Formats: sequence, C-alpha cells, structure tokens
Amino acid sequence: MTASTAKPQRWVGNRLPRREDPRMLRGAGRFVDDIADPHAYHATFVRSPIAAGRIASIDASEALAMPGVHAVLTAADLGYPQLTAALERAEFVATQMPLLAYDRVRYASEPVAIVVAESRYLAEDAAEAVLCEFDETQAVLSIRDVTDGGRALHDEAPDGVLVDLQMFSDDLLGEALDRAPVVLEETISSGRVMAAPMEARACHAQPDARDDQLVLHVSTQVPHQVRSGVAQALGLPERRVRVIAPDVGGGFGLKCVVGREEVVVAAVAEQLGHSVRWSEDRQENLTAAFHGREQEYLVRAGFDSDGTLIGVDADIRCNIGAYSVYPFSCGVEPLMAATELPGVYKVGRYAARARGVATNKPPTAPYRGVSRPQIVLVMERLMDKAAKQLDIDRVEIRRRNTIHADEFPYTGPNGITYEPGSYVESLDRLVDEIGKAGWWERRAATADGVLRGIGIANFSERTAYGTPTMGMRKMQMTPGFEVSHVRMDPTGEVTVTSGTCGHGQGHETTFAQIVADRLGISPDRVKLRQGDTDLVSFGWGTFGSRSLVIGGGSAAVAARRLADKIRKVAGELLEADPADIDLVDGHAEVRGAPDAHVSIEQIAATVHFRAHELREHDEQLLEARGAADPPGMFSNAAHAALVEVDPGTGDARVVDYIVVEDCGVVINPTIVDGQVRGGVAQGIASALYEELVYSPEGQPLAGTFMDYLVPTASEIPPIAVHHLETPCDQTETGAKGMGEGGTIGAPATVVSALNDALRAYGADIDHVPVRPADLLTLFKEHRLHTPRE
Ligand code: MCN
Repeated sequence: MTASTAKPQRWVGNRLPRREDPRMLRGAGRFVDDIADPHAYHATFVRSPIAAGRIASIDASEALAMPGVHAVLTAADLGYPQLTAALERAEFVATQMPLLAYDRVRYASEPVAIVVAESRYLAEDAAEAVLCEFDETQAVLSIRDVTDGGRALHDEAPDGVLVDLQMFSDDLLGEALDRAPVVLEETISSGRVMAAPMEARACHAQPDARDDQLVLHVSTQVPHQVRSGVAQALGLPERRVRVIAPDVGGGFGLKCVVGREEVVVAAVAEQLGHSVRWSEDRQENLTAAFHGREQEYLVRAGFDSDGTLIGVDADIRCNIGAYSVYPFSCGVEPLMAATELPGVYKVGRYAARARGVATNKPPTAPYRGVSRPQIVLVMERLMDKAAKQLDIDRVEIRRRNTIHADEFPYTGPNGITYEPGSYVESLDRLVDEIGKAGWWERRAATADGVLRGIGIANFSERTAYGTPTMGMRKMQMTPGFEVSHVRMDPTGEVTVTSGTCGHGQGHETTFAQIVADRLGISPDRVKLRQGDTDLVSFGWGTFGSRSLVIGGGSAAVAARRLADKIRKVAGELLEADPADIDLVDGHAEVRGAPDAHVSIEQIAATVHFRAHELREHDEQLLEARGAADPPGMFSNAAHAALVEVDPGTGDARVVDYIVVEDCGVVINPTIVDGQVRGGVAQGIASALYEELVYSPEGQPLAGTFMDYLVPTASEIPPIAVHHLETPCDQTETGAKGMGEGGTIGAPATVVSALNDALRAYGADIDHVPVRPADLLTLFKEHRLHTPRE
C-alpha cells in the first residue's frame, strides 16, 4: 500500500456539518430529563408570592400528610445553607444568598421551601398545600429607586449599592467637555430581559455509595463551578461531588452561574440518601431564573466640529437584582461595561463610574454579551446623534473615530491594548454590501406609506478572558485557563477532554477539526468529551466566548505535543529523523519519500502492544496535556439592518440584515455563521420584543411566552454573514472568540435603523425594547403623517 501523496489536508476552515446535529435531530440527545431513574423523587419549590417582606410562618403539616409526599424542607431543616461568592474587596458587597429564603424574601418567586414527592404531580399539589404567611413591605424595583435613596435589601449594603467603582478618571475631562463644540448629555437605557433557553434549568441528584459521591446531572454551562458551589454550601470536599452536564438545551449565560435550586436539590438528595430530580417549568424560568441587562447610562460626550470624539464621561448603573451570584458576584455587568465602553472608537479622554444596585427582582447572570449590547448602543447612539448635529455622514463620523489598521496595537484611555483587527475595513465592507443589496433604493421608497431606515453599528467583542485580562482582575475570582488532554487509543482513535462545556456551540465538531489538523487524521476519528468534573480536574466552562480560544487552544497545544510523540515513534519505525516526518491522511510519512510511511493505527498498536520493539519507549502512552490562558482578545464586526415601520400600527420589522465579522482564523464558517445568526436573533429580540415587566408591587407580569415575546422565525430576517480574517498572534489557532457578537451588535443596529426610519419625526430613541406602543406614542407626539421636515 502506498501512502497518500496529497498535501496535508486542512480541516480548519472547512464547512464541516455539525456532528452534534444528527443525534439532536433524531431525538437522541441526552438532556437532564432523559436521565432514566424510575426511583427518583420529584422536587418542586414553594415560592414567595410577594417581592419584599418578612416570612411570618410556613405551615407544611397539610402537605406532609398527603400520600406520596416524602419531605417538605425549609432553610431551617437544611441548616440554613448559603451560597456566597467569595469576594472580600472593599468595592464589592457579596451578599449572603440563602439557598432557601428564611426571615426575609427579596423577590417574587424566591424559593422558601422544597417539596419532595413520589411524582411531579404530587409535589406540585403538595406545594400548593404549604401555607405561608408574609408581612409585605414596599418593593425596591428600579435603579432610580436605589440611587434616589430607596430601602436597602441587605444589612451589609445599607445604601442598596453592591458595587461602586470609579473605574477610570481624568482630571482634564470636565474642562475638555466644557469647551467641546458639541456636547451630548444623554440617558441611554435597556429593559430587563432573560435568555429563555429551550431547556429550562434542571437537576438530577443521586448519591452513589460505591464511589462515595453525590452525582449531579445539571443543565449547566459550568460543571466545575457547580461542583465548587455545592461543595461549599453543603460543606463537602469537592472530591465527593461529581457534576455532569449532559446535552444542554441552551444556556446563553443564564446557566453560567450556580442556581440555588440545583444546590438545594443536591442538599436534599444528600440528606435523604435518595435520588431527587427537579425540572423548572417555563413560568419559573421566566420569573425565578437569572435575568440581565437592566441598565442605565448617563453619558456626557464632547465632539470637535469635525466629528472627532474629545471625551466620554459615563455613569453606569446596573440593576443586578436581589443577590450577588455565585461564583461571579455582582461585578460582571458594571465592570465589563466600564472597561469596554469605548469599543472600536478612540474616545480621547475617558472616565467611568460603574455601579450595581440591589432590587427586589431575581438576581442577574451574565446574559450573552454581558453589558456589551448596551455599551455598543451607547457608543452608536453618540455617533448618530453627533453626526446629525454636525451634519456629517453617519459612516464617515464612525470612520473618523475608529481605530485604524496602522494604529494597532492601540492602547486606549481604558488601559486596554487592542491587538490588530479590521475595524475600518469591516465598516467599509459593510457599506459595500449595503450598496450591493440595493438598500438605499429600498429606503427611498415611500409609495406604500411604510417608513424605512438603515441602521449601522461598528463594534468589538472582547473574548476569551484569560487570567491576565485587565478589568476582570478587579474581581477576586479570575476565570481564565483551561487544560486539555488528547489521547490516542491502541486503534488510533483520539479522545480529547476539555473543561469547557459546549451546550449548542458545536465544539464536538470544531475541536475535532483543530486536533485532526495537528495529527494528520480525519476529524471523524477525534471525539471530544466534556461536561464532567470527573473527566477533567478543573475547568471554567463555557461562557464569555472563551471555549474555542482557551479550550480549543489547550487542545491544540496538547495535540501538537502528541503529534511530536507520534513523529518520534514513526521516526524510529521508519528509521528517519522525527523532524522529517509529516503526519498526513492517517499516516506518518518521510518528507520527500512518501513510500516510506507507517499508518497511525500501526504506530498506536506498536506503542501499546509491542513497545518492546521500540528502542525508546519512555513515553508508553500516546497522550499529551496542553494548557491555554490568553490575555483576552477582540474580535470585531460591523452590522447593518433595514427596518420597516408601519405608521398606522407602530409595528416595526427588521426586513434584512448584514453582518461583516472578523474573529481571526475561522475554524468552521458554517458554525460561526450559525452563531452570528442566532446571536442577531437574540439582539433583535431585546431591541423590539422581549422585556420582563414588573408591576409597581414587584409582581412579574411576563410569566408566559404570551407576555415575554420571544420572536419566532417569521420576525427574524435573512442575515447575510461575511467574514474577514485578521489572525490573532496570541492564540495557538490564530482564532478569536465570537459567540456573543451577533447579540452585541444587533440592538444598536436596530435602534439606529429605527431612528433613521423615523427621521422625519425627529425620532431620538434611546431605550430598548422599542415596542409598537412606544412608536405610536412617538407618532402621536409628532402628529402622525405630518412630518416635521
Ligand atoms: N468558532 C470558530 N472559529 C472562530 C471562533 C469560534 O469556528 N474563530 C466556533 C467555535 O468552535 C464554537 C463557536 O464558534 O463552536 C463559538 O465559539 P466561541 O466564540 O469560543 O464561544 P463559546 O464556544 O465559548 O460559546 C459561548 C458563547 C456565549 S458566551 C453564549 S452566551 C452563547 C453562545 O456562545 N450561548 C449559546 N452561543 C450559544 N449557542 C447555543 N446554541 N446555545 C447557547 O446557549
């Protein structure tokens, strides 16, 4: 048999179909609810009906008397367990979060007791029979409720502020703004939303006597963090807790913090010595799971008469809900907002104060994009407003302020050094694509009475926050590194392990592509195993668009090291210098002499079964370890939306969408396109549809998908995705992350388009979501059909 003389195949860059899809499409996915355990007890939670108040009494006697009910447990019954983020910095207040509320309740739907029964039905019925009495107090709901001196939720934070950081200051900024030809003083804000994953939260906890472990199957993005949280709350050594994330039906950041319900289920299984399962229903998910993005930005910005940004002073306020969360506490939204606000722009002078305030609403998690959808909205609104005041073209003002290719590496007043990206090139390409798509002609059409506008946004997405990442270091906990193992078995098949935990992103496909390239084999022979704390000693999980760069990067390093070992063995078998061996098409062959070859299977079998044939067999096993911990790098993108507004109904629709994105080397363009499109859909959702509205008493008014308007396919336009590739020299693969970019850019783009569509009415929309009623009010204020210009 002769070996292939073909050039090494490059799997990276290939549009390989996602390997995960066949099993998902055939219903063969394995989610927490698919874990078969006919003997498990079923849990449900008794939740607070009020947003704020004291618990006067909990009477479980009737529920406990119901046949099939095994237990009704309150905080007292479990020993008042807490889940507390380990933060001891002066600027942060990490609140105690009781696993079950006792004494006080701090949001409607907060769990106060758990009911464990033979079936879910019995548990639900028994939960209704638990009689709770509360003394209701006035709820603190909005950011202004706190900043204007509202009631405190926690004794440890008497002013209601859990984080208050003057992140950046500049003594000369005030004077520079006073002298600026154009000064904008704006309030830009966004409503409370949540990720609404298809699979809500779920947990199955099973004591395992043989391994002396509590085995938890959890719908999570961060199995190791769940392990640490459970171990901390239950007072167990981490060895005793094994957390497995099976297939996860979407997380979007909602599942990258540890939910108290999962920990309670674990505590109850441990206490009862019996397996217990819990699956959240949709109403619980909307009203009791983690939320995000309720933020307000008070910004003062100055522009020169040629449109050059002189400085930005930002007062950033985040409503972070009732508690800080484990493990990231209360700082992620405010810190990221303040650190990254300038984005792709040279802001001149910069100051930012970042606050996180506690209110009687569910705690927040870093929902996809984490403050970046808001900061991009802020910067893009400033650009559009200044362009209008100065009568400068919207693209031109952006181009003037954007960091240009010859300015990299660029260090901004926020202390960040930006590595090369295609910030101006993306914008220019976007303008080309808008022209090619005929949008300007479509925008000009007025015969049908429909108002049309084009919106643009140019932005960056910091990804793969490693331990050295500036800003995150202000937090006590610095998520960063990953370690991977790559091992080849005696048949030449490869298993990769990672502490990242894909939950829809397609890691099984892309990690295999990366490893296959380094080993010269087909990706079909590479299997990624992830989401199990017993597989990898520690990992941070999947969030912050980190998995490809950090998890995939560590797998790439490990695969490179394994390739070196394979070359060494092949060199001995082929009597050649290992440096002259190429791994290609499942063979090791001598460069320039393709007839001198040995198959990967032969090498693997030799190492495992016939090591005595090798002169050097110090490395018996074909396995290697790799680690990665990059400083965090910026991918970038430019977005454009074409919107249509019906002036009669206020209905606004995004009818076409273009993305130009640059995430360095693209490992799998099909997967990246899918990530971008899904992200844009979520961004459009929070711009036009979704909002978690609360009554003045703190009652959640969006408890179903009839009220919380998740858009369907018919509301999402075609999304064209174009790639530019600026390889990153700080990563093993040349890639940058990108998993949040779509969501980050879309709200600003849609708002820019709406303001453009409503230009004749002098629209100046600075808040998302923009619902039909908001637009109708605007039309009314500006006399519908009698435009000002
Ligand atoms: N990729 C690539 N080439 C690149 C960069 C990425 O092919 N240059 C691929 C990666 O291999 C991976 C995907 O694109 O398959 C996203 O990679 P990355 O940017 O590393 O992001 P993560 O995998 O860490 O995913 C996290 C990110 C975040 S933060 C949220 S929130 C989010 C998201 O991804 N939640 C998701 N996408 C989601 N997609 C689904 N289906 N479900 C979620 O919950």
